Amino acid sequence: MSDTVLYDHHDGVAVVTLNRPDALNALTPVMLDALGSALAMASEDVNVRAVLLTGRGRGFCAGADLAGARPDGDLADVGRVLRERYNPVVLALREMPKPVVVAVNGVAAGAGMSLAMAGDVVLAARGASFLQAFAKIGLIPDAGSTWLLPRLVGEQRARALAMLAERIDAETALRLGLVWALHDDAALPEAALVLARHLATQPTQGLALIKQALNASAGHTLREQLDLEATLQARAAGTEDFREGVAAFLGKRAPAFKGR
Ligand code: T3D
Repeated sequence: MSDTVLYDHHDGVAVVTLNRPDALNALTPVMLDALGSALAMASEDVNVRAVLLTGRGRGFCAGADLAGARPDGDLADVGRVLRERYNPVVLALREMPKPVVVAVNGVAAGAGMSLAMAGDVVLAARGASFLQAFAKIGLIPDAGSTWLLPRLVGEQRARALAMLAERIDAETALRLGLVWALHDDAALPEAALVLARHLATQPTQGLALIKQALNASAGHTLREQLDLEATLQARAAGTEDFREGVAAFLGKRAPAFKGR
């Protein structure tokens, strides 16, 4: 794997770190491939029960690397790059069968903001900021932003954020619902690890089924969603962790979930 993405695994948590700090972790094709490989590794490893995505340096991710962009480039290329490189990464985060914590350590711009929004539980440093940078350079929000943004913040706010392309601070992101919690900049890495480690001790299959249900809900009627809930709940109820959860409750003790 390229050193533009670092991968570390301990205590059931795969820590995936974007690592081009001098360019605020702007995404190159090599880096997107490395990110895809890291997420695939985390997904397949049964010993990984939570994923933590963050960035090195003062930025989380400044979106596509514009230094490598060709203003005269073939437009079809952009579509291909999105389909082949960005979209699989966004889907890998959303469909990861384990919880994904995102620690937004600095600015999240363009597709970098899309990556942040694709997480399950998003933490941010108080000094972080968010920017739908696309319109500033004549592009439309991509890498899932037109899907994720209105669902997280509502239609009116999504339109304003996308069209005005104003950089918002972490407090505003929290108020709008882009972020679950804020931490002081220096405290964020440890807080994110603690949260990811906690999630790694939880009923992993149940959490994966929660993701599956929530991912499906946007395209479902209530009737369809009720049916899906019944199907997925039957699966959750068949896990060892469900039996352990009930036994622990009745035994008035803490559960010891194994992710099975
Ligand atoms: O084909 C495809 O790939 C299509 C996909 C498109 C998806 C997209 O993400 S499009 C949107 C691309 N991203 C942007 O437009 C954001 C561009 N960056 C900025 O607007 C600003 O840098 C930030 C608001 C993110 C941060 O501002 P600030 O003042 O904190 O930092 P800075 O001084 O602008 O940047 C620091 C360095 O990072 C600087 O390099 P230098 O001068 O120190 O050598 C800057 O050039 C570099 N950098 C920041 N963003 C990018 C970048 N280098 C390459 N690509 C970037 N996106």
